[in-house]
Amino acid sequence: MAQFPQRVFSGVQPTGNLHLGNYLGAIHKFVSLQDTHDCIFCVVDLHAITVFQDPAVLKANIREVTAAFLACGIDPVRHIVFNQSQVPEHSELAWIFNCVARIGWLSRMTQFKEKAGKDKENASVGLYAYPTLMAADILIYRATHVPVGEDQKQHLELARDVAQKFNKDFSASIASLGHNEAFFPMPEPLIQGPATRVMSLRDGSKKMSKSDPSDNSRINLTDTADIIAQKIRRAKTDPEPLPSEVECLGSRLEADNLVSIYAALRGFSKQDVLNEFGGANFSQFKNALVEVAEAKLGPIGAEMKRIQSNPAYIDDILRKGADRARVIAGANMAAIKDIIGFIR
Ligand code: AQP
Repeated sequence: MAQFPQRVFSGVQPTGNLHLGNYLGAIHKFVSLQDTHDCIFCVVDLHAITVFQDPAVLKANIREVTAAFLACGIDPVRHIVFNQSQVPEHSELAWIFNCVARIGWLSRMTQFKEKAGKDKENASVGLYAYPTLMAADILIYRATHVPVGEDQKQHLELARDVAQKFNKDFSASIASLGHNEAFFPMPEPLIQGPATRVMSLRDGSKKMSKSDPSDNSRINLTDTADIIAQKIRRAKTDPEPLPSEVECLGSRLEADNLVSIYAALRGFSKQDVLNEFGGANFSQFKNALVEVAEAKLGPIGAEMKRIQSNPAYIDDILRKGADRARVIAGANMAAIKDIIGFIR
């Protein structure tokens, strides 16, 4: 297999209510990857419009996600931060990938089934084709590593299938243009640590989600210390004390979730947490969790508000990031057009 320079790409949708799941599953990991990889972090606004967004709210949400990136410690000078719609090559490659991906592949995507619900006929075509745009987001930069939460695993597998089929379908053209055996890398998902799927605080069988109608189901990155404490104290639990071994968390979904959150916030394993809290009751454990969550998220929320008070500063970062992203995307798009046989 051809060798590709290591490059990280990941995106977050500007659909409001950024929460602890987005932080622990994605943004927190982006921050540590900055020291080891070239990174591209994208506010994926084209994905957001797969369901209707109010234009003024969308604009505010694009700035909110950018502010979250910066407040969490992403450096837009060393790395690239931009919003997807400013780089048209994402949509251009997505169309090409619509012609590479098979309907059968897309029909198996569980996220579409969940989001479209019973009324599939009324879902947008964009919601159905979402994974081919996601494949284009990653592959237009020939990115090799993609930090995401567990829920995106299936979409990543589809991106790999698309890359593989393109490389195979066009292998002769790719070779004749001197690109070794493959043009696209097989992007690797980075789904690691104790909190790859943070669950709702009200129901341990449901993912913590922006669109959950109950605000108490999630901790938003902009929640105040009081609200964070209130939500954790009200989080659903069971009557048993915490066990001492991870295996004993088994079917105790809510307990498992709170232990995972605590572990991820402290940089511990779940067993480390149980070594400390095994035998403790939930009120004791929740006090410790409140303390850690406030200490970690309080400064992020405050910094987000400070950054959001200067929209021109945010827009300037996005514009400069898009200019840099376009250079890479444009060169790759030209090569892709040559491979396919388009005249340019
Ligand atoms: N609960 C979660 N636990 C861990 N990671 C999560 N992510 C999302 N929810 C969790 C990860 O956050 C990144 C950005 O997600 P997104 O904004 O692109 O889209 P999403 O997955 O649709 O977010 P939500 O909160 O789940 O929104 P709705 O309510 O619309 O379904 C991704 O890496 C994702 O894995």
